[in-house]
Amino acid sequence: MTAALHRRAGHVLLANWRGQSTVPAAGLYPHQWSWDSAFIALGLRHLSPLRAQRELEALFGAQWPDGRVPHIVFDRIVPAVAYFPGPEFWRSERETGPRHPATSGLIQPPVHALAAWKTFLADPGLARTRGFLPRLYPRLRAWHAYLTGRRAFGSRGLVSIVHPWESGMDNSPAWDVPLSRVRPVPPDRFTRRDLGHAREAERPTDDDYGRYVRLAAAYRDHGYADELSRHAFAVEDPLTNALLAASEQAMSEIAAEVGADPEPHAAELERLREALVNGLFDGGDGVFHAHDVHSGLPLRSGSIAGLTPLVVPGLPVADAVVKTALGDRFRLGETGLPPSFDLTDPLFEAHRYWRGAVWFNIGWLLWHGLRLHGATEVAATVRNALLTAADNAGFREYVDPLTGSGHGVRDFSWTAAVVLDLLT
Ligand code: 2M8
Repeated sequence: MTAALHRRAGHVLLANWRGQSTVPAAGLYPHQWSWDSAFIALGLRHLSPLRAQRELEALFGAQWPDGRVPHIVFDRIVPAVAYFPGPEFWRSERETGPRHPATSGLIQPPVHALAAWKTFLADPGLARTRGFLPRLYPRLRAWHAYLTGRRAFGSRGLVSIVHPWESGMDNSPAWDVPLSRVRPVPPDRFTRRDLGHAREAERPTDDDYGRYVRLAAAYRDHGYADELSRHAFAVEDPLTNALLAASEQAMSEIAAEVGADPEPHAAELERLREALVNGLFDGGDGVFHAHDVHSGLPLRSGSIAGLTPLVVPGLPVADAVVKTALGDRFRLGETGLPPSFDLTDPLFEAHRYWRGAVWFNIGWLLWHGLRLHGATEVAATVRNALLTAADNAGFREYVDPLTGSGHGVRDFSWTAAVVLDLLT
């Protein structure tokens, strides 16, 4: 299976390459997405280190002057009707000028420095010849500075997200409470394009979309200003903060490679790790919970995001988190397939997007984090389960955690990328 699976995964990534970067999937997602590109680079580096470098360079080429890395970079040759909300909704040119690539104004989880460092390691000679890291390092620094400078709304030293799309886990039940305060835009005021490519029962609802549109339009209409009072939704998310911490570890390595001082990055990792544990860890539940900045309350939920701080080196509560992963709620030791939401919770839905289905990028993060903390046996179970599920289901976007049946679109790029990395 290994050689054939490797070949097929490679074909998926080659077919989804658009000359400068890779689309998450033809049809449903016809542009470049921020955290998709980071995961794609992790896999693509085994096929073409050059393309993996270019993938990240294309994304950072669309970075805003304020340092934010936009969650979507639009391909101008793709017709406007192909994706909603497209460039005409976001109007990024008002902020970045007309010569800049058209983008969204939101962000996604900061896994990029980790991907950049691993991409470098795939072919250091090529990377040095091209000046890959010397060019990327200042951009990565500006990106992290945007997050810790402009998005540190609370006094707890953590980064906030201001829209469910920023979490990457769009319709996770973790966001139900803060979203209930947002009045949905009526569905006849926008046209969803996703339903032309995927089953309605497996996507967010019209009410979810109505709320997404309301929040995004408000951010846009205030010139994408990062003032807490302007945001109806402001949440300190464990995944975003954990990936930032893990990325600071990668930044230490990158800094040493480019002749900069690694020390500030090591200090930042330490600071974020402490803020995460003090601010978001719930010892009773054995998981991290998001924190609602407006209400000042934890958003207690069974989101798999609560296990992802395992990617943080030196996490002092790693044993407790591994125990939770192996328990009834996630059953990682048995199935090896991480559900995106607690299997025992009434809100769990096996096929509806981020409300329960298994996603391969999260599987990769947990595999990586488990190995980092010495849980090598569980990590191996996760690895084997992800490979089998991707193989059986045709590189689907997500799978059922209980049966492994495939859902969402086929030939999904980060599924193929994760397979390539796990096989190598
Ligand atoms: C999904 O999100 C987009 C909006 O950003 C969508 O539903 O149209 C999420 O799964 C997100 O995590 C992912 O990056 C994106 C592209 O794969 O699709």
